[in-house]
Amino acid sequence: MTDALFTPTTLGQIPLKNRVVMAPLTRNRARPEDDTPHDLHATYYAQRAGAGLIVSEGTQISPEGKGYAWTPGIHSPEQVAGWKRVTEAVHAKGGRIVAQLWHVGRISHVSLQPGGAAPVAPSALGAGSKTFDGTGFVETSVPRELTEAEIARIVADYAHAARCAEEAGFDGVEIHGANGYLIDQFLRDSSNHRTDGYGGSIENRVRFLREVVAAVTGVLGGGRTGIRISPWSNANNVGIDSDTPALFGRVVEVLNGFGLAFLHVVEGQTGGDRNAPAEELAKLRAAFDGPWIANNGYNRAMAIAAVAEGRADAVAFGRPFIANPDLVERLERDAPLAEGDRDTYYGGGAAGYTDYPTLQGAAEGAA
Ligand code: 8OZ
Repeated sequence: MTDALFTPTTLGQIPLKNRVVMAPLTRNRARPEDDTPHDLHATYYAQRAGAGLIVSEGTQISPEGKGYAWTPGIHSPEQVAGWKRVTEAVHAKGGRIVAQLWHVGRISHVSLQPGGAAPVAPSALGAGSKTFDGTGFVETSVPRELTEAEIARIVADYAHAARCAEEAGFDGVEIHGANGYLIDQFLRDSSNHRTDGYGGSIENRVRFLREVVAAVTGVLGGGRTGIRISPWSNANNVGIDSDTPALFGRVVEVLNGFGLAFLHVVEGQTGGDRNAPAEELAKLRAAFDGPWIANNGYNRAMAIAAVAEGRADAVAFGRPFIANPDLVERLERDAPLAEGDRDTYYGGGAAGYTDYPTLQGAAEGAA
């Protein structure tokens, strides 16, 4: 019998040929002069079109939303044209791809910001974390606090990016609400010390997320909009909220109002410990009324079990997709997985990006 992991499903309006999702992976290979993806990206993503769904690497919704050197944007005509080549290449291989809409908030450096300005955040609290500025790792700059008018402008930037994603031919978008970036910075009481309608109570801290989701679904509809959260992660030095179950319980209730294509949940420390409390996780899953994508350190057996037992509708794999372009086929055949080279995770060209062979390619190469 075929494991349910390898059978089709539908997330909102997005049909998937299997339930293995390629998680968003920052690879820092956009064209430096205009943050545009190019043919190399089209090749890379098309090689991985065997996934039921690809979530693109984080793509900044505006120049201000950028926090690392060489990450792609989804706000200019050149970027739309670049992404169009990517989506066409993925679709030609029978794959599906959504754009991850990203605003880093305070996880940036003045050298990466328009006019060398301070990055923006709900409150003027530095993360004390590192980012990559194109020469090396530098401490993130202390942000300045957003005004309410600027918050409204950023919400409009999300809508603009959603229109750009649609124009570029994406099957939908994933809003990046995880890992200590802007939306997560608004959610948590560790990084949001505001005293206006966007801070203080849980209801107020969830307001920005609600406005972003409303703006994006206003463009694409709920059926083509998903979101990723990481309730238990302190990625990018974001402090754990003082009441994670209450905060993220409310987040899920709010999301239920939008009929989203999926909720994508990092279980524990992003890329690290799977330390999400089982009971809290199960509660969130039960409270959400749409499709659920599970993520973080899943292996074949765990993914098969999670889908078979109904704990997830799909499972996202991140790092395994770097060195295994044909990951789904390998999982299906229970074939060995290749290890990626960490030195080429971030930045560079084709090496460590588009030169990992498929099983078949490796066999032919050895013959
Ligand atoms: C690794 C390096 C840079 C950015 C995330 C977008 O953590 C990222 C990211 C990951 O979500």
